Amino acid sequence: MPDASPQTIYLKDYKPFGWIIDDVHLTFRLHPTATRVISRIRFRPDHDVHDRPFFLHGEDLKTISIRVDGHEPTIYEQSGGITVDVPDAPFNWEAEVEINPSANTALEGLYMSNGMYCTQCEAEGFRKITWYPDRPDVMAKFTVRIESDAEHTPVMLSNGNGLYYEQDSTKTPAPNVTIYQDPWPKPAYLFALVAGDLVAHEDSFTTVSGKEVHLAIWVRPGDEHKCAFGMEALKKSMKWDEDVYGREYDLDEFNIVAVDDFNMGAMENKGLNIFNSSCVLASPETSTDANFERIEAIIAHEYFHNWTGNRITCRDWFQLCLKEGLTVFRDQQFTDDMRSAPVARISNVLALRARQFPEDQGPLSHPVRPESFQEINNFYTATVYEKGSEVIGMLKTLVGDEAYAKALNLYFDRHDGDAATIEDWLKVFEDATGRDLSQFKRWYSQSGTPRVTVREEYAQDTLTLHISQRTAPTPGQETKEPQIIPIAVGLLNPNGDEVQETTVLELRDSEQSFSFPGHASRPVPSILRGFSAPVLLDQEIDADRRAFLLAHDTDPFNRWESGRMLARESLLSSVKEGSAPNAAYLDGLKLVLRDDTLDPAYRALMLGQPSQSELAGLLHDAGHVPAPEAIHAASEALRQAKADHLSDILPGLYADHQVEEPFSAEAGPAGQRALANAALDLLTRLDGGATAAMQYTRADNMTQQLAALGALLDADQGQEALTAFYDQWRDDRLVIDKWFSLQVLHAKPGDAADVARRLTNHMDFDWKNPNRFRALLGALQMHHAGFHHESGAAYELLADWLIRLDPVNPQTTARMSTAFQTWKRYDTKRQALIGAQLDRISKQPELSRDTTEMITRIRG
Ligand code: 0A1
Ligand code: ZN
Repeated sequence: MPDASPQTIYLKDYKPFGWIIDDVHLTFRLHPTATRVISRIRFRPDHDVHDRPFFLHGEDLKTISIRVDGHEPTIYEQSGGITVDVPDAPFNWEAEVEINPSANTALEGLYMSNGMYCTQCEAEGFRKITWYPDRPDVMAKFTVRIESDAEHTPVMLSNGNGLYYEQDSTKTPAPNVTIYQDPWPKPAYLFALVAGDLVAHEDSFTTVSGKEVHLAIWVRPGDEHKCAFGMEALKKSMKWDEDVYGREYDLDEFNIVAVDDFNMGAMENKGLNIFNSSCVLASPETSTDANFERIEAIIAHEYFHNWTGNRITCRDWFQLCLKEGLTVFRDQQFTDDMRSAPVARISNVLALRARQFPEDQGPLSHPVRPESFQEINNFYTATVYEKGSEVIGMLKTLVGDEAYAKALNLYFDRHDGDAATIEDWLKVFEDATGRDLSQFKRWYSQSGTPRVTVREEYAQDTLTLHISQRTAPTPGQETKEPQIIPIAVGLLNPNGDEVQETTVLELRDSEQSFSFPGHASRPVPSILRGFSAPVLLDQEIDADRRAFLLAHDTDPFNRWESGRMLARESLLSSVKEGSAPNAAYLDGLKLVLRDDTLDPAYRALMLGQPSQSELAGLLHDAGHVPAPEAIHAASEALRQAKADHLSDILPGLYADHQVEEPFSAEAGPAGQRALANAALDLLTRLDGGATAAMQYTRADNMTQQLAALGALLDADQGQEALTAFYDQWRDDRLVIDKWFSLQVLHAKPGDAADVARRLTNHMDFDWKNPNRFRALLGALQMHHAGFHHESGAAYELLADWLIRLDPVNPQTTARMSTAFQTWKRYDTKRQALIGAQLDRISKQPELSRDTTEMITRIRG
């Protein structure tokens, strides 16, 4: 980012606030358009660092009054806040402000969603509620009083414990007043308030030390039947964090609220998690297995933040990965334990390659711990979250499980109550293990995806692996130092037996050699088992070797990866040379699919193939200009070839994996449905949609219904079912999101933009709702050949809507603009078309800071 920009904030400029807060008392007098917020705060000088003006953040606040020790102080307005003349001694702050939740369409601060009040304060939303040092290193105990009219807001919630629980509920201070007290100091970004006409799905959990916690999931009346799964996930998470990390819950109540209008997935506010309704509400009829799995993971993620994020928070926003990378790592461990670990690992790597790799290899590349930003909301990225988690996985691999557990205990003991840094985090590992982690730290400071190249040599009974690493320059980082890369390797003999079990090589230098002596016949190495590091692996191996590993590798990840690589190579040569699909791949795939000892979910993943967008990236890396229509044609041809080649086993695979028992979202039956539906996708290419039509009619769950509808659309047989689907689900907003997405995802490349444009005129296209906006325009970005159709119609349509959304909701606009991040991969004509749209967006008067930053970085 350009140094010249006045709004750029740098990690190196960090300075503490200068005052300490003992406690915060907030009173909210709720009103849809004129809410009053009264704050009473006790400040005292922090003598270690007491040398700077008293600055409080504030945005869009109408100040009614400000008093310091009862007197009106001198106030200096600054950009983003005020500086106030205060005594050089402890003082009482009192302020009253007015805010307008109904006018808040950006969904940051206090806003309204379907008549309900709710808040989103991470990262910097609290400053839209009242004057405050809105920075994560200022932690305080909050007491919150909420006043409202009982008719519209019978339920009012905030962080901590509701004081009314301590009294007879008939004797709350007044029928329309609720008081919450949070005994744990927290930064303002964890503040939350919810008020509205809500109903609860309630339960309880007894912690390991015998404390009973009241649990509730609050939803709009009518959604009560969609809470049971989330509640079970919550209880499993609470138990898991006790069992695996020794972390107990620390309040008397834990509340989750579902809201329809939310920019992200969910938020870990202390004791009051707020969820995008799509990430908590679930029922078999309306949610797919993928939805259930995601909900379980997000509930766990937010709950785990109670320790990694809330009890130990971040000193500043540059340290975001401290809480996010660790919490993603913990939620992935939880999913491994709840479901199949190999399937979960493959799914995580697929997501990493689909979202993080393009980010790290394009103009938006940034380190896991960025060093500067203009708008922090733009840094809730796949790099901070998913690569941040991979970095912790590598650390655990390098130090071992026991040392990891020791380091984590030390982390919790040493830093409970702190706003910590990555330096603190690494220091506990150094202290617990005696290891020097200075080289490892480069994973936090260097951006880009390292490329690891392996060359094999076999002589005198010894296999030697010559391994090198190189990371291409990324924006702002021309040269890269070698990183420490854990490479898990196993060896198989020519019969397919493992002759060297998994061992971890530590690649530290640019080039290093590792020898495996004592092998009378040349062994076959299986490299980067379990995807032990987030790198690109270059290995000169032929299709026969890949097929051998696909048949024999004892590491489930690498076995899947061998099939994936065969599919990848087959597709790339089909795009480049027009060659026919690779026979070794098709034969190997058939063998795996026939193997009933393999988990159906795993076999379903085997049936997948690299996305068109991934292929475009690979072609670009190899010095070619990707042609989206050719990639689309090759992908379709491979699907058809799979259908033809597997035609004798597909009907059996489909029939044998129908689940007869009543619906359960557990991994077992979900895996069966996944395999049956993957078979259905191919069968449809053979039977023109006959099986899909039958499945659609009989389906009693959304997984089956949606897969059948998608298959029917592929076979051009879906129009009637599409109408029936809409009529059936018109009142369920989460299902109608799927209806919007599906039509775009299954459109022909030349029609995708038109289909999307037509749907923007549909009466249900409520574009101010982020879920609906993403359902339609996000699907258009995901349709590679449709989005990159040579007409440029999709580019223009997306730009039109980004321009429209920006003044309403900058955060979602900026996030959706990442669709253009790969633009430099394509031909000059497409680059010109996208470039024109980027220009058009950037020329909008008063473009938000969020979108300006993103478009500037994307343009490069
Ligand atoms: N901390 C949340 C994600 C989150 C971040 C920002 C938000 O608004 C700008 C909302 C949620 C998590 O990791 O789940
Ligand atoms: Zn998180």
